[in-house]
Amino acid sequence: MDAGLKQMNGELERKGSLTSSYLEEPLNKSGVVSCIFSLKEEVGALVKALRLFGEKGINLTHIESRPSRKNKEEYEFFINVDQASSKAMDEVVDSLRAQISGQVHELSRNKQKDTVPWFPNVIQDLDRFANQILSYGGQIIPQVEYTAEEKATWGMVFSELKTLYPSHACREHNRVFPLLEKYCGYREDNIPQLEDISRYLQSCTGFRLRPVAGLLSSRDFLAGLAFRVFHSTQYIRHSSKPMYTPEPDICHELLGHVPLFADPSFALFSQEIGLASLGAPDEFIEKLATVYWFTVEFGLCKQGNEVKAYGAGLLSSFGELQYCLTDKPKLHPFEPEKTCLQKYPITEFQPVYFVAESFEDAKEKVRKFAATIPRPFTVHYNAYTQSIEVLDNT
Ligand code: HBI
Ligand code: NLE
Ligand code: FE
Repeated sequence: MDAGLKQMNGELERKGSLTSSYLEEPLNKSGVVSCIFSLKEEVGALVKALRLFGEKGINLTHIESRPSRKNKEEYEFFINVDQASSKAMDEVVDSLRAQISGQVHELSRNKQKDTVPWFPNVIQDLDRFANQILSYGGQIIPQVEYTAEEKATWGMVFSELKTLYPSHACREHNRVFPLLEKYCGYREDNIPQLEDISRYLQSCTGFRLRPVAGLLSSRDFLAGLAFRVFHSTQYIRHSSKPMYTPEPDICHELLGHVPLFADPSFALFSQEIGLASLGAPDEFIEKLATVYWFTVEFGLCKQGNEVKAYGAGLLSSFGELQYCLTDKPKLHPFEPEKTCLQKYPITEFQPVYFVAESFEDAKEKVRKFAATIPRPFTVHYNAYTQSIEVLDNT
């Protein structure tokens, strides 16, 4: 294919995937998307068969042929059709059956129910979320000049949190934090740049940051984690709300999330939530997003005889970090099957937290939970090619 054409196809596909909200194929009213029929090899047989579609006004969007394995004299044709009415498609299938020598199989009647939502297969596919990403071509993350007021907000959040971390943060966070001060410019008087941190994280665990203009859908956001890509905001909270803000901002990403993405065990835990989300049905995405919320965002964890915070939403809010270890909130053990059903507020301190035994234990539990996702395939991440290997289970 010539490069220009390839690019154009890419464009079309991209638009398609956005407008059809990730369904693999545009669905027609009858629910029949594709069928296979076989024809005896003879002059004009295919024309005759295809004419039936034309006569009913059915548009073919794809056709492939292969020699039949069952019958040497036959060829099989696989076709996709576009927007046929149920009646027209039934009629075509009936006349095919009546007029052709071979067989007809409808492959996907009522396909809607079991259509697998689109998901990224290679790391470059994450560019399909590009409408949400600040003019970012995939190489160097643009530097941001912060104003004096913004720097002052960062300085206050940074210094307040730093006094709480030794007593409130989990040991993994406390181990990495000094390294970020040493290598990434984490200082009270400096807002570190995403590019520097992204490089550092890649050297620790292969995690990388991508700038994003605001919230992504849960599906897109979780899919990034499958590739060890974390979509990060670059703006900062309003100076009037230093101790708690409901939305992610640069303080939340850099002080809350980044330290733990440098920890190998936690990095794998996060990636596994991402892998579990790929191609999962919407209901399941919601459950996984809730599991994500009560672990990566607001998780507490046993360490020795104590409970510590490892959730980024806690580690970036000096208001909630203090509150979460008082006796005000309710604590439950982390069990994904129950945790995934818990309702939660997003604009105030959490009334309920879940306590993990350890990252390893949480990972094991999430793995078991992920195995209950109704998916007709399993996924495996190939780090060499940065792509998802899909193993068909059907
Ligand atoms: N999008 N940019 C961005 N940052 C987040 O932290 C984020 C998101 N979308 C969804 C999300 N977090 C989670 O709360 C879950 O829905 C996965
Ligand atoms: N409440 C957190 C903070 O103030 O840093 C942000 C949470 C983002 C989910
Ligand atoms: Fe977050």
